[in-house]
Amino acid sequence: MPIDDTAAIRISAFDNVPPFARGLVRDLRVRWALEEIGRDYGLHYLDAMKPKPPEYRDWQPFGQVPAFDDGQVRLFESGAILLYLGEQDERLLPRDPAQRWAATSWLLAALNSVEPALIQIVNLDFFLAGQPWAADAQPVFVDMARGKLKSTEAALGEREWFAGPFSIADIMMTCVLRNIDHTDVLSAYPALAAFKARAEARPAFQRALADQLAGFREPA
Ligand SMILES: N[C@@H](CCC(=O)N[C@@H](CS)C(=O)NCC(=O)O)C(=O)O
Repeated sequence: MPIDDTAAIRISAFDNVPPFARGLVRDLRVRWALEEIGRDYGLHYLDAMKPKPPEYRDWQPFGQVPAFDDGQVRLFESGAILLYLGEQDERLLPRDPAQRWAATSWLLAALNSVEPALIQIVNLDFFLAGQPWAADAQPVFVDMARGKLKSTEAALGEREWFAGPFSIADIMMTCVLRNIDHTDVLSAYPALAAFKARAEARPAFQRALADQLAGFREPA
């Protein structure tokens, strides 16, 4: 059980989010990476529904989660945190330069190319659903997402993982794809859906997810 309040590593997380966000909050990416390498961590909980304490912005300038502190460095941005952990353990980031940079490319592609396209659907379906233009915008956003998913699936081809062995690229891509779990959009990309299912079947993912869900104060 890597949650240990005496651990050197501390990450920030929410203990209260709306039901649709449970299992999707981005501290999951960090918890999963830590589970993969069996490293303990403690939690700094915040309430997503309330203003963040001003001093928290010294740690995470946008008042968001996750932020990370291991006593050596304090950092924020889930991608930066995964790269930092990958630097320390080849089970997260291969040492072979070609694989290492492929994994880095795919981690950034998940964050910068795929996630922005998928997040538009999340924003529309959950935050902007009441807007009079929402129904017209939905197919446009879904089309944009489909373009990115098609390219991502083509690039994955028949490989098991994005960059050789399992890596932080696969953690990031899986978490990004989970953003549209409330839709059936991914089902049109069976190889990508199978990749996601393979990643989610990993015991480390299952433990990280269960721990995030257990950390919410109110049951969904
Ligand atoms: N680019 C950041 C995004 C972090 C982010 O969006 N966190 C969300 C939770 S998943 C958050 O804290 N939302 C509350 C807010 O923006 O105030 C990362 O990947 O770490």
